[in-house]
Amino acid sequence: MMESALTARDRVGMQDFVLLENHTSEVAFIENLRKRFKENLIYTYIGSVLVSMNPYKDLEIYTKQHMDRYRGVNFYEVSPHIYAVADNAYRSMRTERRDQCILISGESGAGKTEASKKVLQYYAITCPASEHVQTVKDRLLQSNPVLEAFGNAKTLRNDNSSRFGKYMDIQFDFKGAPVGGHIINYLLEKSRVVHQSHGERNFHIFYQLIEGGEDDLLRRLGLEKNAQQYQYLVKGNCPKVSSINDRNDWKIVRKALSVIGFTDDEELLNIIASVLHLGNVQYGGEDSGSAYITTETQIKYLARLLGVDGTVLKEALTHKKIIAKGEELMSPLNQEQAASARDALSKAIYGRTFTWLVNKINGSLAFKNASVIGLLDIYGFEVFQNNSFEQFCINYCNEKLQQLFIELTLKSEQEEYEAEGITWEPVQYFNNKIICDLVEEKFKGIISILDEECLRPGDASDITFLEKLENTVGGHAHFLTHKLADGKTRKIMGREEFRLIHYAGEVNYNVNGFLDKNNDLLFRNLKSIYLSICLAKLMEILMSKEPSYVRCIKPNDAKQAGRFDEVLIRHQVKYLGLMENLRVRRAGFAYRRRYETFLQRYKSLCPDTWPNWDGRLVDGVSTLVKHLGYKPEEYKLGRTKIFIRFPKTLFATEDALEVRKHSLGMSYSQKTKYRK
Ligand code: AOV
Ligand code: MG
Repeated sequence: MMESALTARDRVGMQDFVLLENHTSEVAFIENLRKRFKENLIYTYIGSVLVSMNPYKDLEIYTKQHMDRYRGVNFYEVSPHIYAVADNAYRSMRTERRDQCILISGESGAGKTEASKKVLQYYAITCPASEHVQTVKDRLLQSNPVLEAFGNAKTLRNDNSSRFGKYMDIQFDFKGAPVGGHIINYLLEKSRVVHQSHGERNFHIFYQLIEGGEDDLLRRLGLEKNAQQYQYLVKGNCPKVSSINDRNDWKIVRKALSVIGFTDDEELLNIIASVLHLGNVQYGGEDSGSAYITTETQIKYLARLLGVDGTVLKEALTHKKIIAKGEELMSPLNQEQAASARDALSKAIYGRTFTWLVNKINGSLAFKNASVIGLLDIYGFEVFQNNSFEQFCINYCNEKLQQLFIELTLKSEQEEYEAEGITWEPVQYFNNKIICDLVEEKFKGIISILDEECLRPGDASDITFLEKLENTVGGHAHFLTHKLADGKTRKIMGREEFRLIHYAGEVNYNVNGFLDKNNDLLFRNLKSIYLSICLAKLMEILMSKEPSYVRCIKPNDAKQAGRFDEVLIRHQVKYLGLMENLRVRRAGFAYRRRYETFLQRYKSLCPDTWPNWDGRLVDGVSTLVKHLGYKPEEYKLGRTKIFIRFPKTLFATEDALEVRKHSLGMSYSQKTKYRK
């Protein structure tokens, strides 16, 4: 039986939130998401922003046929899809000759990395190719399994969690063929190399090597085929994960390495094995307290794999260099210090190897003078039980990305109204600039205060830093400590914590270690990387491009298909600023279409425009809507587009079209396609 337009709308919800009757209602928003999720319709628009729900199951929507359906087609003519975003960016790059970027955000496990892979696959399969281009396409695609093996790990929230941020440029030549690429990596979580929380794992590559490595290879590396033997792999008590096949992945990664051009990956594997051996280096303590190494076998393997002298290595693992009275001396470490020196070395080796790997991939993809589409997949806002300097940096970066999102969506909205000659009414919205300023403002922002405290001679400590924060930014609406204004104590907060009220939620940061980490060369490096993301580089890269947005939502914490956890989803809708985004988009007009698209779709509803309209497009649209009885306050005609204020006007037109098509004997399927 034929389903009426109304019931179809009722069942599958709106493909664009902008068309929701009650657009200010969060309940209606969530209900629309729920309806669509139930029907496996994981994608929905807010204007041109794509909202994506993680289905946690394989859907048959990523085939070559699906790709073909989205090629060169207008955004609104087919159901919402990540391919539509990819195709739209591609066409804008080609027709407007402007670099593009696709910004993918959402919390851990929401589907950012999967979305970025779908975009890459779309270009690899649909863009024109020659022999050279095919090689580049293969390399672009194969860079993923390699980077994921070395940079992803099983966490409590995601079995394949990216533990680094990634910005990737895909470069296209004048014919629109992908001819190169460039990857920038941000802040690899190196601490995972030496420690994992319960239920989490180290980076995938270690397990892949142990599980999948051929006997000869493991023998050469001095490794046993048992992850339990390695201290760095047992901390989380989680050697196997049901969704991961390490042995199979090992084959995939080896093949990918060869496609990328690692004709010989011996060196790389030596280093991975060395890290495992380093983790098994154990110490004993002399009566004097100095540490000595009790595990000679590890030293033997390490010396061979790293190509260093065993004695020198042993000294490096038990001593530190100090300068006393202008002379360099080796001072012995105690057991605890030696163990942390060992771990620091492991982290540094792994971190450098990762950077080297990215450089090597970049070398194999290098190309100049191209148009680019950038893909940003950075790890999301993080809140743990205990949050430190690292979370402070990550969350600040997310705060900046959110600011960019707000500024750019508003800006483009404004620009569109201006370009179309339509009066723009400013909208009230929450601008998180106030929080960014709190962190970064010169002289009185948190970073400045921290730097100042690090440079101050004398009794500076984490606690004096906190006191200084209280004195300087204590009254700020987004900053709290345990001290209340009336001298009483706020019980829910520790004495060593400060709380930031981020756009995405409240986070308590423990100041313990802030000064050291800020001073530490490794961390200084970390901070400068973060500052380079947030103050100049990444923001500059993004600002210079035309952005598209994909906002990913995680439906539940159990990684299960079909489960819609309303509380969790509502929280994400809130902190991703989706209601705000919708409000801005709806502030003026719910719906806008180019004249030719509008006329093409609805021309059969008016005898003057059917079957064809010969005059100016704007006149055709004007004749059509007058015939349909649109009132002057319901719409406006811009330079190239019609703007319709209320969804109900459009729905009435859609329903009229339904009746008309039915009377003309057209099949219903053509219309449902449009509706989903
Ligand atoms: P993330 O990148 O957003 O988290 P992923 O993209 O790794 O999240 O997605 C997590 C898991 O969800 C994947 O491994 C898939 O099993 C599943 N998934 C995501 N998107 C889809 C999809 N479109 N279709 C089917 N399954 C999907 V993190 O890197 O942790 O922030 O740090
Ligand atoms: Mg990811």
